[in-house]
Amino acid sequence: MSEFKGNVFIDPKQLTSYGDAANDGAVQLSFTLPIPYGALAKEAAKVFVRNLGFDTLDIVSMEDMQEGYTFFVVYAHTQKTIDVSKIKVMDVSFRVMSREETDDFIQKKIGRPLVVVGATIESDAHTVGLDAILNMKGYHGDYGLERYKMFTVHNMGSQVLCEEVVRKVKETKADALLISQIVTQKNLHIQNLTKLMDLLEIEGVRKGLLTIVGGPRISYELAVELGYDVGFGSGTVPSQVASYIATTLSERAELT
Ligand code: B12
Repeated sequence: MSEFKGNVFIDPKQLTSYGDAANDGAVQLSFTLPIPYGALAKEAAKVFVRNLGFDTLDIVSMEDMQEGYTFFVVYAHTQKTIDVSKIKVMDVSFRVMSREETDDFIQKKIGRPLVVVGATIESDAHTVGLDAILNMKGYHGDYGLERYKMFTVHNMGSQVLCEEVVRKVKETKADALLISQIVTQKNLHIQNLTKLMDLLEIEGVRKGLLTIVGGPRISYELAVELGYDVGFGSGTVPSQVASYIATTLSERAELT
């Protein structure tokens, strides 16, 4: 499946990054070294990038981060390539519908509004990602679930304890649970998501509930590994989530 892009030959079995020209292996790196700003820090950054396996490097930005740290942006080139045909991915496939289509679809296939509970759990205080999906205003010109006629949304906000989430799921008889996890330091998100999943199971509400996780470091694989139905990462827009919920719950309704 080799192909020409413009007049340049791209080999998927030996694919590399694109910078100034096709197949040049150009990469932009940014990192911080715990060395005070100065000549030593600059040289150390070059050695570090070469040790990572890059060549022909160019330090394009170097900033004093104070307290003995220096931040770098470096352009470099790699000789490494990848064979795309050997890469396997897990992903969900569903058709992304417009808001009107999704509302009609839910009306026809399920016949009642779907109840959605959303929260950012435990110590995580980041609300912007969850609000992007749920709030009326939405994200990237794509209206949030509150704007849909066929979703009843309960946005619990951030720093919500798992116990409270489970209580809300029961109280509202939720169809779908939308959890946001942004902070991943020390794998905090894994601990939090595991705690929530355990509680959902112990309290007998996991079965029949569509469980969705989102965040910049959340993948479909990770979500499934932790027992959730699906994971959405960076750049997700509400219509994708709405379409996924509508499609999956209608398929489940047909099976029962
Ligand atoms: C704004 C911000 C804050 C604000 C949050 C305000 C608020 N009300 O949300 C404040 C100042 C409070 C904050 C605090 C902290 N922050 Co902060 N913060 C950010 C920042 C700059 C932007 C996050 C954001 O709003 N992104 C915009 C949204 C739209 O993107 P998103 O979250 O990725 O959401 C999208 C997808 O991921 C997905 N999605 C997200 N959630 C969900 C949920 C569902 C159900 C679905 C379907 C999809 C979905 O859809 C969204 C739309 O596409 C990021 C850096 C960055 N540039 O990302 C750091 C960042 C997230 N913060 C970070 C850190 C470390 C912290 C602090 C720990 C700092 C500190 N030492 O105090 C504290 C933590 C406080 C706490 N207890 O959680 C780190 C996290 C590192 C990590 N991997 O763990 C980041 C990455 C900064 C960094 N580079 O270090 N932060």
